[in-house]
Amino acid sequence: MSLAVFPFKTEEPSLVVSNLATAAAHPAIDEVWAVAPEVGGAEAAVRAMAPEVSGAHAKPVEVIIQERLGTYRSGKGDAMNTALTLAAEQGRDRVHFYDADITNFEASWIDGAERAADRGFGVVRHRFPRAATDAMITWMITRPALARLFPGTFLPRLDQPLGGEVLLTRPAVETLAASDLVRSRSDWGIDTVLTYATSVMDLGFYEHHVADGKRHALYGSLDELREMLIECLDAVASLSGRPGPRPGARHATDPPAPVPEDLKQTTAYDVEATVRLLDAEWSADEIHLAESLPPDLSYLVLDPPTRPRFELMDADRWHMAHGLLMENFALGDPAWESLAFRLWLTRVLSYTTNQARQGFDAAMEYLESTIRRYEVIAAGSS
Ligand code: GDX
Ligand code: MN
Repeated sequence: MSLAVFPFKTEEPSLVVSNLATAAAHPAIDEVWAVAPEVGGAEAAVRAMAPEVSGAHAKPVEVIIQERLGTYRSGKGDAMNTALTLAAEQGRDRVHFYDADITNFEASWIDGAERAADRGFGVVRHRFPRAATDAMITWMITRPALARLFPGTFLPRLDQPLGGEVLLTRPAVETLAASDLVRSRSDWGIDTVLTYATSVMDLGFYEHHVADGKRHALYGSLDELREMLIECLDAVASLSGRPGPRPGARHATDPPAPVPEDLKQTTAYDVEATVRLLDAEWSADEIHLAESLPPDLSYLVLDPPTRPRFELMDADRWHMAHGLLMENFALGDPAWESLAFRLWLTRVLSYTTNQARQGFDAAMEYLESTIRRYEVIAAGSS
């Protein structure tokens, strides 16, 4: 039997509870945990409603407060690691994780993951189509980094290396609970290190496709993603020098399916508000850092008003900028954090105002082709 875990923080309690109930209603699930950062607020509301869900399905539905386990900012990573530790102690056979803010969560997600585990895959990740301007950390930071570090393996080809929706079987849970890399990563970097750590376990790795997409809270300006950006950048850079999955390691994925029309039309963030972020003040330290970039890049980010601000940040210039960030980025250093954010905004806006306007299919093909190219470059230089 399987356990389902939902980290939650500020979501509408009724949405969280409805997801807990969907999991509790599933015949493969025998217990459900909701993991909150602290007592009060959404936690109190969910805790008040949990007994009803538990009673309706005759299964334990627990609200757990996350422990301080990691060494980075205390966030989603502490929540996932708290659940992993408890699940390992209890010898759980299978553990599902789902974000609590999903609005189209249903039994078929659990079915798909369970089916792959029944076929002997030790790790299952859910994958799903996303709007062409969504997933900008995945497309511009994480997949390029995996292409650089692990070319020719399945890691750069994973659709959602940052997704929080995953099924782990017992050997995976036990290995993760004992991993310092994973346990220390208490912030948004958790998904990156979890994806990496599970990819090298050689337990069989399956991607289950959710054709309808993952519907969840979208963003205003990309400022809302700043913290996630710098933490995910730091996490993936920390994988440098580590071995990748064994060549020929077992990996399989569901076939592609048609993408819902409304998703193809969605703009995932507020472009105007995001352009204005480039007007943010520069600190002296940040100017100093930017001036040390190769001229091709400093020209783009240092900003007399007559200069192009983002149009020229194409895939090649981004490859250069991304490489510099991978080598030099320092989490906690305000100048590096600000410069990384600015460079990333420049890249995202360039793509959004060019390729993303050419329609969903062309945009996806363009993004995939950039990852393949980064992989070819990396394979050639190693
Ligand atoms: N307990 C706990 N503690 N839960 C948290 C915390 C925390 O400090 N921070 C976030 N969460 C929960 C949150 O309530 C939600 O259920 C889930 O974690 C994801 O957070 P959300 O704000 O919805 O993140 P977002 O922007 O949707 O990102 C998710 O998808 C990204 C992706 O697919 O690319 C999230 O799973 C990211 O880790 C992932 O990179
Ligand atoms: Mn979300």
